[in-house]
Amino acid sequence: MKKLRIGLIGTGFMARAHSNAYKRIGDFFPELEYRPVLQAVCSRSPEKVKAFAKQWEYMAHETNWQAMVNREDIDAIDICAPNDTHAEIAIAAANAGKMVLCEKPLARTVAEAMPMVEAVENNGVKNTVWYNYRRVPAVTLAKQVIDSGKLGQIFHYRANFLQDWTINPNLPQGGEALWRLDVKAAGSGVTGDLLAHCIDTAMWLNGGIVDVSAVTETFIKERIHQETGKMEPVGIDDACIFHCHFENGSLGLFEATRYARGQKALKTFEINGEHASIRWDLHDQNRLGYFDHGDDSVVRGWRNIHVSDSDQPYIDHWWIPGVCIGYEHTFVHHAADFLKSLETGEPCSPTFQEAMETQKVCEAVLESAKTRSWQDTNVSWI
Ligand code: SOE
Repeated sequence: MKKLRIGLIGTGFMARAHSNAYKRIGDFFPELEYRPVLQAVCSRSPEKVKAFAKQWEYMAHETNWQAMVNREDIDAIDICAPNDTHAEIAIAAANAGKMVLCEKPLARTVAEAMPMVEAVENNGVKNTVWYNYRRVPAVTLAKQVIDSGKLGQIFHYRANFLQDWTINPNLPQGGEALWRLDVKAAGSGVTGDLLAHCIDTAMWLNGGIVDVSAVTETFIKERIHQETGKMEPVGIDDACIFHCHFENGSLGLFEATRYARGQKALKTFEINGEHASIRWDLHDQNRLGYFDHGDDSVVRGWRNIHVSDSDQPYIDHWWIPGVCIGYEHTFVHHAADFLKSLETGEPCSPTFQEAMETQKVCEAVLESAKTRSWQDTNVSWI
């Protein structure tokens, strides 16, 4: 059994999701040649990192990311720290010859993402970005259905990511847990945080986005900053809507917000083709909606496919057909695919290069909203 010694940076929500994935792989993907080893975890707070290491059974802990990146007993650096740290850590890790797994979005801007791509490519190190929703079995199945050509020509792609957790004006910005509200740390609001997921899924399923026209809104203009204690302007987009053209000629419509009262993490897509349509939502993630116009009229209608059978994507690694898996499994699937890519030598998609294409769309969306104009994305999607 070969080992992949992981150096995890961060101790928040995503650090837990990734750690859980590494711990589950050996039990559920026993055929893989590689096993992750929880070698070391790193965070600035000595108390937090010690407690995290103990809880998740990391063998060592660090409080300085440079020290972590330079450890000789680490093969792969996994970045789960806020967005403003991704570039510096990823570039240093790649230059130290480490593989790099990075939480989404890759960076705050395209300018920041470009040297990250160069660093992993020039150093020839494996890399991937955790756009985990591709690996929901129903979403992977959607990709298979679309690639089989069953939908025919695609006309429409519609996607949402709706939340409601920042409606309270007293919620501060910045600092731990709330860095997503601080533009300096996050780069943007819902565009980089939520629409980036939708864009990654969309381009994977439906090809490149050519140009965009967007509107954004910041509903709460000022919030106390946790680090300064002062009321400061809010620089992030609280909500964003954009429409676009895809390379294949279809039209796209996207919306993300943190102000949709009652919606907690409603990520959705619907694709309408010439012969068939497909739809999915995260609140009912094991089901895939499918409508085929070619069905006999007596049974024609939306099918509600419970994606839980052993010949459907990833399911044979889990329980018996019909019982469900959930959110955490998407990270296990991604980590398993990463380990598999070490065996095959293939890239583990989305790579830094692909994630940079998503970044280009995000940037074009923000620019379009700012300038009230259509923007080309300059995406090259393979
Ligand atoms: C934001 O609330 C968030 O945690 C995102 O940062 C994640 O990427 C998304 O999957 C769930 O929502």
